[in-house]
Amino acid sequence: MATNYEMGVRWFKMILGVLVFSILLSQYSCVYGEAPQVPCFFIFGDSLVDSGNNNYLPTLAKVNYLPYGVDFPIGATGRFCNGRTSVDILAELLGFKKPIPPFATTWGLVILRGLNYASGASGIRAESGTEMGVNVNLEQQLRNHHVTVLRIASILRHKALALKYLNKCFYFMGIGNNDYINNYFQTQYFNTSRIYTLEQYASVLIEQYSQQIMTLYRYGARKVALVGVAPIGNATEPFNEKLRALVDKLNADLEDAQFIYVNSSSVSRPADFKVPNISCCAVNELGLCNPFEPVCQNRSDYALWDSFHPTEAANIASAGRAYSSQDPSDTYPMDISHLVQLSL
Ligand SMILES: *[C@@H]1O[C@H](CO)[C@@H](O)[C@H](O)[C@H]1NC(C)=O
Ligand SMILES: *[C@@H]1O[C@H](CO)[C@@H](O)[C@H](O)[C@H]1NC(C)=O
Ligand SMILES: *[C@@H]1O[C@H](CO)[C@@H](O)[C@H](O)[C@H]1NC(C)=O
Ligand SMILES: *[C@@H]1O[C@H](CO)[C@@H](O)[C@H](O)[C@H]1NC(C)=O
Ligand SMILES: CC(=O)N[C@H]1CO[C@H](CO)[C@@H](O)[C@@H]1O
Repeated sequence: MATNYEMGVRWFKMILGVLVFSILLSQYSCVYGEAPQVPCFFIFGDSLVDSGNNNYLPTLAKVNYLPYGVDFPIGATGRFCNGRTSVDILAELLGFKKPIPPFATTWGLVILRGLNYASGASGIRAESGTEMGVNVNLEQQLRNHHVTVLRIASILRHKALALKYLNKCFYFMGIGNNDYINNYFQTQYFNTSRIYTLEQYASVLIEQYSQQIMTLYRYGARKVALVGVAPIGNATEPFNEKLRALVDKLNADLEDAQFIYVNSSSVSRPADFKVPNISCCAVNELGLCNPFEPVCQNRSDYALWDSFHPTEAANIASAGRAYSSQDPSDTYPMDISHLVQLSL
């Protein structure tokens, strides 16, 4: 039997949890005017959206040196870009005052605003990108998110409240590029291309990905954008077609959630730039910028920063289209601005 004192403590914790929760909700409602459209934003993905998670890992896939960050307010952070990545731009469009911080170096109450788990060279498959060293693959990114879910439950002192809170967040998942460029097409390190045709490989990837997405759903995600893979000839089109079909299936199966597909080849339009296919920096054999070498003068004329990663200017354009689509092929079945407004 619980004593009156224990009961009292329990009630106190409960009320404290509800209070913290109400304050958090009111912060993003109209009370404070310019609050973000969602209370929190969680990011899963690869180098396109990594914000510094690889900095302390033994890997060649890290860029915490200039000229990376040359146009970022605090310089080199580990972002694979001269400036802001597409998720930095999205955070701004959603009304966040600061970028979503990396999981690797973030503690405390700030995790309530969301975290970035993305890791350069990572993929859906655990082995993808490992020829460059250690990365945080999607499976591990989800384990890291589970740690966050438990931390949030402990901050709010109530598991159900934490889940209710996590239901309101926006989730961004952009992964799969390295399952091609740092796996299937690295035939000296990996044998996937000898085992699977491109069509079969796309099915195998989507099967594993759909289970990982279900894990995210079980951790409370209800508004999720799934970003397709960048075009490599037409090799990745089967993956993207299946990902779009998966969005339909998830939306049919999970009535309390909404998933959207963001078409990378539609939202990124290098042809709109004066210099569409030459990188702005001088690159090494891995296609990453050489440390401390000069870069192109007018970065907003270039679509490509290094061999693989877009410039900030290109990220502004593509994130803008993912948020507010300009063409029916950009997003499916709705864009991010509509997704975050849904009351599910
Ligand atoms: C593929 O490679 C892995 C590890 O490199 C090896 O364990 C496996 O036997 C190989 N599979 C085939 C079919 O060659
Ligand atoms: C993505 O958009 C392009 C047009 O930009 C289109 O050709 C392609 O079919 C789209 N892919 C999917 C999976 O919707
Ligand atoms: C860039 O595109 C132009 C026109 O399509 C082409 O002639 C040129 O070879 C390309 N350059 C590189 C580096 O791919
Ligand atoms: C840089 O490029 C942009 C876009 O093409 C152009 O508007 C701007 O005038 C250029 N700035 C300089 C200094 O050349
Ligand atoms: C996966 C896929 O559809 N690949 C095709 C890409 O296009 C070339 C020719 O343009 C075909 O040979 C591939 O089968």
